Amino acid sequence: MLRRTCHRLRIVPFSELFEYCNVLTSVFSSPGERPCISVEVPGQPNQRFTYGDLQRDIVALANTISTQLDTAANGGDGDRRRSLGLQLPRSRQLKGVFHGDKDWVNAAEGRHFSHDVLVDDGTYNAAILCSPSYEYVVSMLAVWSLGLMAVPIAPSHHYEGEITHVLEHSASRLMIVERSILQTKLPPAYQTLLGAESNKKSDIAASTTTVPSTDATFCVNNVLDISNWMVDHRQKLFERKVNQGAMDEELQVDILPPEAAPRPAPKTSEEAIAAVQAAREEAKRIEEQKKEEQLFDEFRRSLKQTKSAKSSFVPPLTFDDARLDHELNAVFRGRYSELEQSKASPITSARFLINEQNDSLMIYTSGTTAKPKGVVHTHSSIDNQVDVLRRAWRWTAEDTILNTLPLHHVHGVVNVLLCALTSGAHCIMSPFDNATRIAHRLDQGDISLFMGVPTMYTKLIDAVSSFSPIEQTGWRGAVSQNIRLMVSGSAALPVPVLERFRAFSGHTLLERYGMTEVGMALSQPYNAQGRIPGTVGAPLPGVDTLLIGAKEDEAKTAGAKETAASPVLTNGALALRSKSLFDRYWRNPKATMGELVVDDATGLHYFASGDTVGQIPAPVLPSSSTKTTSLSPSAPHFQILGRTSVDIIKHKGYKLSALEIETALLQEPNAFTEVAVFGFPREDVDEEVVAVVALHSHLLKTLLPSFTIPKDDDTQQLSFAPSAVNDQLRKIGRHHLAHYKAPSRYIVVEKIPRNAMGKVNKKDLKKRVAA
Ligand code: MCA
Ligand code: AMP
Repeated sequence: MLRRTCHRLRIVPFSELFEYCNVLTSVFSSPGERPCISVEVPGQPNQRFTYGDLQRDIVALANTISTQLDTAANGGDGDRRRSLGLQLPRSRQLKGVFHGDKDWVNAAEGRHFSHDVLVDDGTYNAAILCSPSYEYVVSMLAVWSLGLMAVPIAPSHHYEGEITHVLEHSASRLMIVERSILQTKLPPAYQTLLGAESNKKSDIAASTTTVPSTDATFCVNNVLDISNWMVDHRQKLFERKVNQGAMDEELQVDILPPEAAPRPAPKTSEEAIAAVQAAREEAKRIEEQKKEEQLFDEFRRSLKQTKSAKSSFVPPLTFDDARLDHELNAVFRGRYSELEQSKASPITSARFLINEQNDSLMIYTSGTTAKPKGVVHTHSSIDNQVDVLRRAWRWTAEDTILNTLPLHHVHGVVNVLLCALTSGAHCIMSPFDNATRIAHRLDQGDISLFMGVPTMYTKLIDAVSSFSPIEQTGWRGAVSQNIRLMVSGSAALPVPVLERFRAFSGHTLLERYGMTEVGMALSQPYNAQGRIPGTVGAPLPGVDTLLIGAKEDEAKTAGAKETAASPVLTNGALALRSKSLFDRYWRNPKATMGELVVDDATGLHYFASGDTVGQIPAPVLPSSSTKTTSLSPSAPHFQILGRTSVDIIKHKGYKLSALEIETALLQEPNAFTEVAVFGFPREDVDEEVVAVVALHSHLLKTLLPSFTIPKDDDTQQLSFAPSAVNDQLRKIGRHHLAHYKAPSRYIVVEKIPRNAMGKVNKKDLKKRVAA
């Protein structure tokens, strides 16, 4: 027993294995008993998980994935890391074009841009197709723990055209998928790729793990049913607990010296001396055994005391170096031994040690092209995003955030989930399915933080305004007292919405500005007094801004709201530089270079945001509040004046590509002959997705026999289709696009007007709708 105890003392914290990723290090350093993730979905039992649960589950899932990859790998090149589909450690000489400082960028030799060198063949990409859930979190962190890149896919997306684009383009080899999505959304081909572990209790026809990928599943050659895995894993944990319980009982039994067998009385003096000696030895043995037991009891007592201590501290999850062989997967084991070697001498050929410059997360975002682009972030850029926000918005382990955002965009993933996990805070996930339910969830007293898109605040205002006056007063009291910060972003927050929400909640929403490629770049100050409605504040620490084509005169014409208190200084196209910037667009060096802006004066590299902004002077704060704000008090504040391109639509916090929507609509056979999509301003959703369409005669005859198309007239205003027609056309759109991308309003025309060059002038179309 004592040997076992001593053995346990030779422990190595898991956090050491994950030095390249601050999120993992923090998760594995958090006290095991702290609440970490809760999931509250109407109609399902609430779930609550601690950091201890998360730590154990990450390690267990990483073990399963590594076994599956190992089994599925058919690489015979003798390089185990390659055959496992792991990422090579990133060379220090290889950086993203937006990352290098001036000296590095200008260095003639010894530096390479990642987009020029990296092959982007997808071998280490793991697609995660799960709704916001505990399973999602375990999957993402297990993927990171093995050094793979996580590629979250929106569960709300259609398989054809949307999910297929991400799978094909990312060339993901592994897919971690929620059972219901696997069964209802994906073609059966994926089920044949289920790994052995996921298959064990599956009622889906099992197959071998080495089925090669087919065109039907793109490069995916391994599927892990995370729902099934979780059930199986919980069962195993339960069984282990039962066995451990039995072992503990065994240990608790007082170990008494065995009953001495009656000894014959000594007959001679030699026998008498020997008997005395034996008795002395026996007494000594018992004494030593007692001491051992005492020591062991003390050790157990101290463990129990630490567990029940007020701080509820539980030693972080560790592994026992003598049991590496059967408790740890090949990657962790390899990394552990390389770390050990590196302590003795610098390693020359690290095989399992990736670094903070390695790829970690790929988020697909809409650009001005028809297909979304994969934005690759490194561990370092994600860590920087999290670090900056935690400081600016003062996250602590005492925080509890209610997350209602989807987890396939930076807003939900980084600003909410990763900030919470890195702070040791508690994240409650609940879908924004019903604004009244969410409003009531916010007033329970346990939530300290909330972040959402403006549409969510509009919906909350509508919900609370239908409460009785007494309920409204109660809601305001609860929300203003318990929630310390409410943040709005992803789209412009109209000032009337900000004011109405303040009247109902007592909160002046903090507005910030960010992009998938950049993370959060601008933020109003933490101190509410310093926030100017209608602006997004000043650059966050470490963010450097550049205004291209900055002009004073055009600021007003571009729509900047000038007041006596806030004269517009200048406006222009915003370019950004910071450590949070992405590494590259996946498999798209041309697009990566397309967003590069080099400042002639300094030679520094910036990212072209595609947003036009105005600048106004910072407010002068009272000295006490100036001290507490984490942002530079003298930095000018920014107003977002709009996207530079008409082909980007801002809708409910999403950035949508008009071209992607047009391409999808044209895919429906015999429906539309021409399509032009643009965003039309509507306060509650920012921009509504509007499609101007010319219809195919077949559609007219079959679906809309009694509809007469309005006659074209260049001067005439464009009118929305009657609701019955609109509903029919909307159905077609929704058949090809996720519900939030599908146009909500249609305008039917005989022919879409074009200029002499044959181009559609969308700005003109928009004006004719407004007229
Ligand atoms: C929804 N609908 C459905 C379904 N779900 N219809 C059929 N089947 C379904 N499963 C309907 C809705 O009722 C709605 O109808 C329409 O489809 C559009 O759906 P949705 O846009 O989801 O609207 P909603 O259900 O009203 O939800 C509003 C929402 C949501 C909660 C605000 O849009 C949302 O979660 N937005 C957040 C986006 C986000 O995270 N953005 C960050 C990316 P109808 O139209 O008739 O009402 S930007 C980013 O990350 C950068 C870095 C940044 O700065 O943050
Ligand atoms: P995405 O590329 O999907 O990450 O969306 C980023 C875009 O969202 C930015 O380029 C802006 O156009 C927009 N955006 C984010 N935050 C704000 C904000 N507070 N106000 C206006 N637009 C915003």
